[in-house]
Amino acid sequence: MATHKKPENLVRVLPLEGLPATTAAPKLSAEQHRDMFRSMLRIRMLDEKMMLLQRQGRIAFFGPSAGQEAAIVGSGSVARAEDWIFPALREAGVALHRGFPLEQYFGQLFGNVLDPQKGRQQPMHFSSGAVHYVSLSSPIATQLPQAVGAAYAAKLRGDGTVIFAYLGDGATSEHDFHSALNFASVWKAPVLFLCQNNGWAISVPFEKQTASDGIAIKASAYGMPGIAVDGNDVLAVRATTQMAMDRALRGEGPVLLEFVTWRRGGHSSSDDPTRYRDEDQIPPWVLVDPLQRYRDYLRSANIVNVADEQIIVTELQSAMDAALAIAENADRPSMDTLFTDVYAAVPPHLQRQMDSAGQDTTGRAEGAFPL
Ligand SMILES: Cc1ncc(C[n+]2csc(CCOP(=O)(O)OP(=O)(O)O)c2C)c(N)n1
Ligand SMILES: [Mg+2]
Repeated sequence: MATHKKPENLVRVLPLEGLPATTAAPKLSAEQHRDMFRSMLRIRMLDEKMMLLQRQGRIAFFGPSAGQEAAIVGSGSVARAEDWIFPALREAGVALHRGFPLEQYFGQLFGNVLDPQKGRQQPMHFSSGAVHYVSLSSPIATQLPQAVGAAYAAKLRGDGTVIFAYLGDGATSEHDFHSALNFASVWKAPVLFLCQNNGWAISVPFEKQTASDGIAIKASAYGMPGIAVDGNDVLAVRATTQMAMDRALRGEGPVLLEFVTWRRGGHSSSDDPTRYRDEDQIPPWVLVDPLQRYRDYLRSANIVNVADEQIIVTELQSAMDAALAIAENADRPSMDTLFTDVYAAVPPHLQRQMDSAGQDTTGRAEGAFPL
């Protein structure tokens, strides 16, 4: 399966099956390491829990990201509070790392009052102004020109904000990807293009997506650096993202980073990858667990030992259980929220609909809109 670059050609910090590091470890405090490890564990634990909830019919839809924890956390943890995240489907772990509360995360999946968007979006479209996390765009790659616009605006304002624009390998076949890279580079906009190349776009394998030797190489056509990184190596992801960030802050414009990783699960809870993916053909190195690689490093550096990890897991578990219990029992958004958040003053025609919506005579459950 020619889905991936050879592992020896990728930037690496954590050694992999005899392949040495190609770059130095980023300088991080023990606390930063623990925060990153915690966020990676949280993604893995939520993934398992949410897929179970979906199978039990308690939530409608979920997009798993197991196996991609290093690419998600290694990059997202570089963003500062003032920066903005324009995600694709699998970066909710970045929002959580930035402090997005679990109650709101679950509330979004249930579509209830705890959801900052009041249940108006499809599940997985998390968004929060508080943590500067824009909703993912369902139409693939449309977030990229939007991210460039936000970055260009930041440049004009001169406020030092950097935009983190995430995409999958499949998004690189969309025209929006090319327009975005072109304008970002011409304008030297402070935007990082962070591509999680997980080998698949639903059932389309990478070799059918492009004839290029990977994605990073596409950057040169637009006059920006492109770097292919071992996306299962959280420290390589962190180091390269920091380099790109520093470059953006110097006013030198965008970088395209390709994090080569692997989608372990289905595309979503609606997908069955066994129908199109031959598990025997998977390049073995992409299956080396990113969590285990980081764990080995943290153990050898005496940063997180077995007992420390147990404490982190227990804390995460109780935080998840408590937030889920609250979120699952929260009310649905009230009817009037259908009409709010768009106009400062509700116009008369909407006001009339709002008034009549309150007088539902269809006999449906309270709160259901009379369609
Ligand atoms: C414009 C558009 N075409 C098709 C789809 C259906 N679709 C949803 S996700 C997806 C694949 C995305 O693959 P990739 O960009 O590699 O991200 P991944 O799901 O692997 O994280 C497709 C084709 C869509 N949402 N938008
Ligand atoms: Mg993909």
